[in-house]
Amino acid sequence: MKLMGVVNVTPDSFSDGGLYLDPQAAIEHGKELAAQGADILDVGGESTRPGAAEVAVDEELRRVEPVVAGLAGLEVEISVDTSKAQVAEAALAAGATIVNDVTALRGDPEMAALVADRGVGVVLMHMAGDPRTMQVNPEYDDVVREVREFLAVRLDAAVAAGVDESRIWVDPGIGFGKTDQHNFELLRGLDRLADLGRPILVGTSRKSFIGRADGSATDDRLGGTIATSILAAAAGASVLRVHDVREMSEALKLAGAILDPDPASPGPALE
Ligand code: HH2
Repeated sequence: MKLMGVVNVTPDSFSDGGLYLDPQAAIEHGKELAAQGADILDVGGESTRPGAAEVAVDEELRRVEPVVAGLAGLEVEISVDTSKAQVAEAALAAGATIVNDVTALRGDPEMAALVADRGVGVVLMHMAGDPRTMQVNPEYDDVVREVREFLAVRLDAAVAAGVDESRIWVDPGIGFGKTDQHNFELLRGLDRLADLGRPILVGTSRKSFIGRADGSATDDRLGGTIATSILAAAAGASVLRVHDVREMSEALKLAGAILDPDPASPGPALE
């Protein structure tokens, strides 16, 4: 089980926008998340929340590169949350080893070749449409089947472009072009993604579907974040992308102790 801690260097991310726009503040936050138990720090310079404006490449570079450089050398991996190859290239040069691309290598024609050439990890995420339009009436016959098919196609495309299959993670893209019911169905049906044969990353942290279900405000969705993340882990997720690393790490220890009665063995669902 791996925890990916979110380091948003943006003015407009939905839950922590503006808090870590200063590179030094973002670096300090990343170090704190690492100390709290993050295995990976996910550094992003462009919000992908519904309706978010696109960020110019120069601005995204200016946000992301110094933060990746400032976090490189810690005992955690660094992923860069971008769909721009130029930003990914600079972040990889500064010490990142994973590209977290919410477009699953469809956003920039140079991205697949870059990931293949550098031999780095990549997260392929499902998104219906793009962040400006994705929440306009999303429709599926069977959301789990359709997300699975999309991920299978993107997995094949990545491998065909020369990406090492063993370095690919898949992600159903909770909240990206889905109604609340679609998000619940995906979390319930995660086991149907298992036969893709790749680790599954899930990001529910503080997302608005939690607020609609329990009435909580954006920066107060820890209960729903923990519930959804633990259920995702039990259903087969092996990487959880969260803002609240300390609390998630504590919750996972308890869930692991229950699901794995033999503490000496790593356990089936949570390792
Ligand atoms: N969710 C967000 C951003 N990046 N990447 C992956 N692989 N999976 C996710 O579910 C995911 C993601 C949205 O969360 P956040 O970064 O907190 O907000 P914003 O996009 O507004 O910066």
